[in-house]
Amino acid sequence: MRWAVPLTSSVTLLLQGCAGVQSALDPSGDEAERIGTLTWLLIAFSMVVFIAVLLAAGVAIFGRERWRARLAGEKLVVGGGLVFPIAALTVLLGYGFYLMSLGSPSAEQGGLRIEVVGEQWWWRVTYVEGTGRRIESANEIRLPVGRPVEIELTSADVIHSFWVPRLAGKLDMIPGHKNTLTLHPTKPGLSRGQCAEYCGGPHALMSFYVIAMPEDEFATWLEREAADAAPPARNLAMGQALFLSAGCGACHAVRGTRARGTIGPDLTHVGGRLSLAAAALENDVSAFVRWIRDGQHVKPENRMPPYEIFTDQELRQLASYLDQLR
Ligand code: HEC
Ligand SMILES: [Cu+2]
Repeated sequence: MRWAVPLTSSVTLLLQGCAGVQSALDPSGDEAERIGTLTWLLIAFSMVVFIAVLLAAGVAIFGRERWRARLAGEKLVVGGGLVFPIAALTVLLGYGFYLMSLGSPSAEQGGLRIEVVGEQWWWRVTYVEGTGRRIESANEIRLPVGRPVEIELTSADVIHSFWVPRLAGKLDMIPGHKNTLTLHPTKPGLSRGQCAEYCGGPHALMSFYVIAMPEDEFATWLEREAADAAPPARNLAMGQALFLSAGCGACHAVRGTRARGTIGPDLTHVGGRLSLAAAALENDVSAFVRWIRDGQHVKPENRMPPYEIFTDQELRQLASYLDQLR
């Protein structure tokens, strides 16, 4: 059959959207589960109505005289065209409001809070502990499973929107205003988020990963994230020297060195993240090389100037230094 291949491949392609790290149909948090329930209910209900309408249309076109007369009767028109939609939509709307009003258990007072600032075109992430200790990171969020965490959203420039479909609905990040999202991951695993409000230039390349992990693993990870960068091994000292002398530290911080910049992402543990430059690249030595040399090709218009000053060997040294910052 000539159409079998295109049909199956397009269906497969469509179904790809149903699973995976960025699918609202594959929830891994309380809020997204409720949105998922409502979505499936609405889809199922509209399918039933759609089939009923198709059957009625079939009868109207091909049915016997007697059936068609019944279909045209006033009772069915008023009942099916007015009473049923009003009743059904009211019930569905009510249920939708009910689901959305349930809310998730709010984060405990004095618990962990995560501040996320949208910047053109990356995410500044700060973990704020109950004690007031602030731990800087970027472009990736880790969450403990089974405990609600408050995410405080704002923007440093234009309006962005924070959306992790597997965890919750989207929420705007507005300059000068704080919006709070309470996330409640229900199982460990990887999710992907995306800026969902056009914010200029490489907006489409402003993504991030969320890693939900068991409470004890999370605590261990957070301690490591809080620590300064360890001094590099002897063979990587050259990379560090290049980093410090090329002026990278004017924009980036590597805690434990004299790089204290705050314009760009904190790089103290950049090698331990899953991706680079807000999920524009994977994270390995060659990705660091590409980013430093060809960043403007990888992510056009991003705010980091291109560096064409380094030799291949220097790029390699710099990249190896960054890669071991874990
Ligand atoms: C003028 C400020 C500026 C300077 C100087 C600068 N950067 Fe950046 N850098 C940025 C910004 C802004 C970003 C975020 C880009 C984006 O993702 O949109 C970035 C991103 C990065 C990233 C990805 C970080 C992440 O969280 O994934 C790396 C790695 C990096 N820079 C390395 C360097 C190195 C190495 C140098 C020096 C050779 C350097 N940068 C110099 C501003 C700067
Ligand atoms: Cu955006």
